[in-house]
Amino acid sequence: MGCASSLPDRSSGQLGVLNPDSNGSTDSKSLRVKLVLLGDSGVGKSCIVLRFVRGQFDPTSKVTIGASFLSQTIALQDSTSVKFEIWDTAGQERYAALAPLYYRGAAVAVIVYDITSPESFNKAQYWVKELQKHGSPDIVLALVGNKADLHESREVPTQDGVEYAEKNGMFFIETSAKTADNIGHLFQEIGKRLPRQQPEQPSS
Ligand SMILES: Nc1nc2c(ncn2[C@@H]2O[C@H](COP(=O)(O)OP(=O)(O)O)[C@@H](O)[C@H]2O)c(=O)[nH]1
Ligand SMILES: [Mg+2]
Repeated sequence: MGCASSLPDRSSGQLGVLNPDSNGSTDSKSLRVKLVLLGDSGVGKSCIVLRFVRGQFDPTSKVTIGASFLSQTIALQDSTSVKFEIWDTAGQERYAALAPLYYRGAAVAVIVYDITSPESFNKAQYWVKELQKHGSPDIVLALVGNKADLHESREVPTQDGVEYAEKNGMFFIETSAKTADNIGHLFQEIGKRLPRQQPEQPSS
């Protein structure tokens, strides 16, 4: 077994974040994927990205990323590395006509709602339908119930998310960008579900 396949076993599926400067020569597979986040304004999309990419939560900052994107690379347990190029929607959830520009070519769509807001859960279902109709045919869809730390104000039962996701063949998870709960797990699970037929070959 090569060195690349013997990553340290981080307990409970923790995120393995690779040093972006150290991927010069490796025999492990590597994937690069475009990931978009969709969902109502205020559900925590930008906070999820910030938590994932920088390990931070800043309740005061306006962190929506505009035209550019952030990226983060993770290692999966089978030693595949996945570089996520993350497109956060800059509030164009209010301008649905612009959304196709964002999700075009996306390998992954993360559709987020707020567990304290049934309205946002309805909006999430709208996005799922939109992506099923107009997204790439092999797109990986993840449904995320965020703000799981606000369990005292919960209005969307976990079971509703589970059932909707099951019916639509999606991965489902509840997260908290605030406490970091399940954020790493979300991206690990997405990584596992990516199609593997076209790994990037290092030029040799
Ligand atoms: N309690 C709690 N608040 C959150 C969480 N994620 C985001 N927020 C708050 O929700 C608000 C909207 O977050 P933001 O990421 O800007 O939402 P976006 O419009 O979907 O990008 C901010 O005030 C955040 O502080 C979370 O997991 N828990
Ligand atoms: Mg935002």
